[in-house]
Amino acid sequence: MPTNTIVTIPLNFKKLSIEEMKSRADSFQSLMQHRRTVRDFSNKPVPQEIIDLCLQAAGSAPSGANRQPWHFAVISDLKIKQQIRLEAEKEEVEFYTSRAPQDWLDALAPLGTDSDKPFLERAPYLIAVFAQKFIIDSAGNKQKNYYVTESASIATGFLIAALHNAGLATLTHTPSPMKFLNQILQRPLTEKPLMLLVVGYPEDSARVPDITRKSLQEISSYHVESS
Ligand code: IYR
Repeated sequence: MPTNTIVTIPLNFKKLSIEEMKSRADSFQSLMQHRRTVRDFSNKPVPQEIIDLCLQAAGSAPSGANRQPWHFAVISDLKIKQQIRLEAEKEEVEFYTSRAPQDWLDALAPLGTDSDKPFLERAPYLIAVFAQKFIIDSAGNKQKNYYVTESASIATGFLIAALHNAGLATLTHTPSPMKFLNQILQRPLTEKPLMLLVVGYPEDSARVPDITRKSLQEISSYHVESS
């Protein structure tokens, strides 16, 4: 019989009253309803300590076999941001002029996006999220990770929520392909660039498209016992 050798610790779970649960669930949903993807970024600097704390929240995400298969490359260096902008815009020009099918361009039209990405240079931080398909362990062996895209995407969701909670705006940017990020940021090819987050304060004059969110009824179905 296999003996169970896993080491456990107490859960340290804080029980809340129903009233408090409701109140916290409501404040969080209201906070998140006010999050909007921003494209007009100010160049006002943001203390790095805030980014560090938000990254720690991101790193608390669940992951396949607890491999934590993510890496966040934080860029504030103007020269590197300029390089990233140059490479991203090359891909975006391709996308908008030939790669994207008409239905995709039609879907993007209400958002007013185009290949010009000044925010990649202007915003104080870019955070390139990499998903680690493998890691090379200390003995030099290749160790496979599991549910890599799912895990790194959950961590990125945590990060976006943490940054918003801290009073910062984000833009989820996905130039495709993004291989140039490995080269510019000297990340190993065992890591796949997942997305590029643009982080900072919005410009005072920032405006956003007038879009709506789907209702609870549209996004959910409840399968409950009938009384
Ligand atoms: N990566 C391009 C195109 C783009 C695609 C989707 I899907 C968006 O929601 C927004 C943009 C760009 O960043 O412009």
